Order: sequence, then C-alpha cells, then structure tokens
Amino acid sequence: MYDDTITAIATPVGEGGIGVVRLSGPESAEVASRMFRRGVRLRPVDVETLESHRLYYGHIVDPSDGRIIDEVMLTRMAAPRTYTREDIVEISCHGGPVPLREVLRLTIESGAREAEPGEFTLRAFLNGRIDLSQAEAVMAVVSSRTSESLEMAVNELRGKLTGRLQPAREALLEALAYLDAAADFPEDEIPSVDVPDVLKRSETYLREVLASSRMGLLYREGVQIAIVGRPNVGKSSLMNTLLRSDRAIVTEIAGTTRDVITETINLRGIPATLQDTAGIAETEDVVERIGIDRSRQALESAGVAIFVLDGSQPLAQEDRQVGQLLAQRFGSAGDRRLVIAVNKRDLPDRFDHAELLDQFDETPIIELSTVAGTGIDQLEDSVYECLVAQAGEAREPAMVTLRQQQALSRALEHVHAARAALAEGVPQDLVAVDVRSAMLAVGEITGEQVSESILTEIFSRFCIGK
Ligand SMILES: Nc1nc2c(ncn2[C@@H]2O[C@H](COP(=O)(O)OP(=O)(O)OP(=O)(O)O)[C@@H](O)[C@H]2O)c(=O)[nH]1
Ligand SMILES: [Mg+2]
Repeated sequence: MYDDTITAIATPVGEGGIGVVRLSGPESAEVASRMFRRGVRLRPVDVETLESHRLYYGHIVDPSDGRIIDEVMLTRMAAPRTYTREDIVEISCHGGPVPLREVLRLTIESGAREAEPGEFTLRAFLNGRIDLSQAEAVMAVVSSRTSESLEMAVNELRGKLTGRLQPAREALLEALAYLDAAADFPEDEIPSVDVPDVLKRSETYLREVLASSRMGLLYREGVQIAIVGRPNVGKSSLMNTLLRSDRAIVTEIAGTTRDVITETINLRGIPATLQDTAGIAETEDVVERIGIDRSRQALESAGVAIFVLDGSQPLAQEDRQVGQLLAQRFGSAGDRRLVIAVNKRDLPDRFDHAELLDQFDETPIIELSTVAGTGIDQLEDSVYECLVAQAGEAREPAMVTLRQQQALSRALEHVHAARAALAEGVPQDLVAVDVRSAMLAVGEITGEQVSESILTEIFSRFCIGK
C-alpha cells in the first residue's frame, strides 16, 4: 500500500452533467474533510465517520476564506472494497471545467498529490485488486501518455520478487557449476560441493516463494469464512461484531437466522467474506430446515469455518451434531481450516465440552464474548493464522502472475527430479540437465516475459484519473 494520497479529475474535460474528483489513499477522508460542509449552516464534517459507499449531499468550500465552490454529492468508500483497494473519496460536482479544477486545486492544497496517468489503476493492480489482463482491458478504453513514476513502481514490483528468488538462483548456480565442472575435470581438481545439500536448500527457498505467491493470491481473491454452530450460541452476534455493524438479526429465540447472510470484511488485509448461517438442529419447521441445508452448503465452499459454542451452557446434543459434521470435513490431522470460538464468556462458566473438543485436539480454541467484546482480536488472529498456514507459512505475500506461479512450480519439479536422480545414483551430467531446466524456469519468473517495458506501456496508455 502507498502512504500518499492521490487526486485527479476522473471524468472527461469539458461540460457535462456531472464531473468527479477522485481521491485515493490513506488521507482521502482527511483531505475531503477540510473542504466538505453539510446542511444550510455549512457544518464541517469528519468524512471518515460517514458511512462507506453512500452518497452525501453538501457543499465544497474554500477553507481559506469559506467561499462556496460548488454544490456536490460526496461518497466515501472504505478500503478494501474500492477501485484501488485503498480508501477512496469521490466528489461529484457540476460538470463544468471551472468547478472541477477548483475542487482539484483545493484537494492538492489540502495535502493530496496530483495523480499520474493510470495511477489509480496501477494502484489497483499493485494492491492486487485486478490482474494485468484486467488492467489491460481497462486500458483499451483510454488514451495514451507516459510517466516515469510508473516505471519506478514497476521496478519495485519486479525487483522485490527477483530479490526473493536470488538465494534459490545462487544455490542452483552453485550446484550447476559443480556438476558441469565435475563432468570435465577429475574430482580432486575442483573444490568439492555437497550437491544434494545445495539442491535441498534451493528447494526450500523456492517453496517459500511459492507459499508467498499463494498468500498473494489470498490477498487478491479473498476467502470465505463460515460461522456455524447450533441455534442461539451467538453466531449472528459474532457476525455483527466482526462487521462492526448490526447487519444480522439477533434475538434470544433459537432459530432466528434462517438464511445465509454474507458480508465482506478486511481481515488483516485479506478480503474475507463472512457467512452467518442458520443454527444447525433437528427441526420440523420447513423454512428452518432449508436454512440448515444452506448452512451445510456454506461449509462446503468455506476456506475457514468458525465453530461457535456457548460457554454458559452445558454441552448439548446439537453441539455434538455440528461437531460431527465439522469433524468429517475438517477433522483430518494438520487441517488448518477450523477455529473453535467459545462465546458468552461474560456469563458464569458452564462449559463442559471436553468430550467434544477431544475430536479437535489440533484446532485453536478462542474464548470470547460478543457482548463484552473480548477475544475478538484473538479470533481474527487465529483465523488469519489458519489462512497463512494453509498458504504454507509465507511471511509476506508476493504478487505474482499465474504464469509466474506456474514457472515456480516447474522449477520446483525440476529441483525435485534432480534430487531424486542424485539419490538414485544417476550420472551427474544427467542430473545437470534437470538443474539447468530449474534455472531456466526461475529465469522466466524474474526475466523479461513481464518486462517493465510491457507494464510501463500498459499503464502509460491510461489517462489521468483512471
Ligand atoms: N451474555 C451474552 N449473550 C450473548 C453473547 N453473544 C450472544 N448473546 C445472546 O445470545 C442470544 C442468541 O444470539 P444470536 O447471535 O442470535 O445467536 P445465533 O447463533 O445467531 O442463533 P440462531 O440464528 O438462532 O442460530 C441473543 O440473545 C444474544 O444477545 C455473549 O457474548 N454474551
Ligand atoms: Mg443467527
């Protein structure tokens, strides 16, 4: 993510019905707050507190002298559900060039920087919201211009991945140099290298990068999280707490939720789609039963499930039933797709679920209370850790293309084959063939296929405000 906030007129120059000035970056709301006023009294507003993705009517004033510039509609869009995945503010003005330029000037004077051509889309791309082919599709609609800052951003993007692959490249090169030399010279004339060990190292490095790219994918595509449990344990309350809004209906009546309710949150940077489901129980009620079927379906597509239990109640038959369902799907050893949440910890403890929890001895258990607001951070951490573990313990996500990911997998296959061949005593010059193929595959990732020139060309064709 970038730490500066960019601004531009996002609509064509000239007279039109409306024209839009768009801000993107962490200070979008702050910049807009300096000039946006509401009501007849032109009250100042903290734009940060306005509801996301809603239109607000008001005026833009010049903060230096209070002069009204235009009557506008303002929308704040909170990250990550925005064009750039950053915080965005859009100000829709009357569509003449004068008000638009005035508003643009005020945003710059209030701390935003004028955007380079294509910079909004470049950010959307670099923040992982769109891939290159989508960016190219957007590009097709707009016209051409170049920029240097774009090239710098692209350099950074490529340089990072190249840097990460460097240790693997060096190890492969070391192995290859030895294998080639050993084919030409007697063994005692060249410095000895522990080839199996060097290859093993390169494999480890490559695996790390592959894991990072899976993480990257997670940031790009997001994940579905199903909240499941028997009726009345507090699933909808948990949903609302995680959303920080009263989205789902909560009552003390068992069977309140009858359909799957879906909303997306930003979970430590990962777009996570939460699914509040109907409590699973035996029931005669037709609607409730359909809801329960949908709960099961939600589980099918979930990347992570949160199993909610009620810590203020003894274990119920229905808890066991849900437990069985989850054990079938997520119960295998090392499966990191389940988190158990013991809710209502603000009430007296009547938790006696040992028998149930025995089935899930590797599953993290988080104690929380949606009423007191305790344990929520821990739950989010725990879910996040599950996702990281699924991706393969990557420390930092890497934004790689599918093509790059495939090249990475191929490199790994070749290293693997080389190691197996060595272990079987295959002649070294044949082993060298696989090592060389691995080198080539790594070269494809860092190499010229996705060269700066291609990226620069793509984004430089956008016009300002795109
Ligand atoms: N004391 C206390 N009560 C809670 C807590 N969480 C939820 N409740 C209460 O438990 C009741 C049920 O909460 P819901 O969130 O509707 O439960 P649910 O699991 O969605 O229930 P169904 O939709 O019927 O399956 C409500 O009366 C909530 O106010 C908590 O942490 N502490
Ligand atoms: Mg509910």
